Amino acid sequence: MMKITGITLHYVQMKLKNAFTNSFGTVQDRSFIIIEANTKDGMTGWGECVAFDQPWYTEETIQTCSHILKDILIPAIIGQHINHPDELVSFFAPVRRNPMAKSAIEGAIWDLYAKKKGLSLANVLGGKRKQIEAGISIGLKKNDEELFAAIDNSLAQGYKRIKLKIKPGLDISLISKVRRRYPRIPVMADANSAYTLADMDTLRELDQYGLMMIEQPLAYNDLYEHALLQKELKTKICLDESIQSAHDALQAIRLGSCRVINLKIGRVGGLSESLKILKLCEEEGIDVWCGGMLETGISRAHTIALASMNAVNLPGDISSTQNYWNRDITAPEVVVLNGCIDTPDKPGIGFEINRDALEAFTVRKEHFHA
Ligand code: OSB
Ligand code: MG
Repeated sequence: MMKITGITLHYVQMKLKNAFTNSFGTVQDRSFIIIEANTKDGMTGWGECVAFDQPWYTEETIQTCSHILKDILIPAIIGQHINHPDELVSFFAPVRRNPMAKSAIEGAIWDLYAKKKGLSLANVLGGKRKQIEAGISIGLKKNDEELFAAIDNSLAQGYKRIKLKIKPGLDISLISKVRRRYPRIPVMADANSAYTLADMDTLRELDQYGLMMIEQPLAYNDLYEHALLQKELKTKICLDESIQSAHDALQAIRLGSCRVINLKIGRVGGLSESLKILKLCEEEGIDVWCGGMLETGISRAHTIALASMNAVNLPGDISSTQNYWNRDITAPEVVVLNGCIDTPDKPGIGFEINRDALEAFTVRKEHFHA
């Protein structure tokens, strides 16, 4: 039993080492809300809100999450006794959607739960892998030299698969060049919903390049048209934005909208919902891997724990600290060695919070107590 006696929201402002460009725009400044949850018996759990400043990816933003956290979710759980993180589902039941806000708190509660048991987060989730396979997501670049340099660098570090962002006008040209230079590497493309069925000719042409999969080619909230498209392609469709719950995943699978799911803890409302999706994928024979949100070590720690589960059967977008940050708020750094990351075995998320770094990036704090 854990009594949640205090919650602190640390609003942090960080800067990615390298600007990250996708079909919608460029991210370099990165805001987060870091959630610190304290219990009566003096333990601390950490969670992270991974929403962006603007609602270009899904509808949530740091601002909407701040509102939902402060005015609704925190009041619902502060002072409560919690036995297991799954119990948050009932506290949050009156709140429609807002998965990233829910996930932020839930992540802190999972960390507390694992720490209380003296076990790693991977362990309490049921993750068995001592190491996970790392993939990397490479944004759109200014020119071919920069793109090839990023790919060469990723291959040198042993990343197990490479994801390239594409958009209309930078699709066939980009993928064909990459394929000419790297005929055999495991590569996939992510469109972040930049196409429609009117682009069928382009999408059919992309089908010729032996991509591992194409991620979210059509609208961010679509399942039906992806099902139509999947029937026309031999390349597997992977859904990202369209899957915001286990129920969405069920519908997508039954409709034939995808053969792969990019599972992001924040996008689906937390680890408990992620476990439901993994179970579903296992039962239905759907490939699944863990995605990323250009996040700090806290959220990546949760994702590494999830990726240590056997049901996750492909390398995800989980890259090294040095791919994102000059200085992170967690220690030690996430290191990719021969394309693999060690699953931490210390209690909870398995990374320490560097309080000095956290303070240095914090622009505002809000504290709530029972
Ligand atoms: O579509 O998976 C995506 C980054 C921000 C928002 C959406 C996406 C991405 C990435 C990079 O592809 C993931 C990462 O390396 O954290
Ligand atoms: Mg994506």
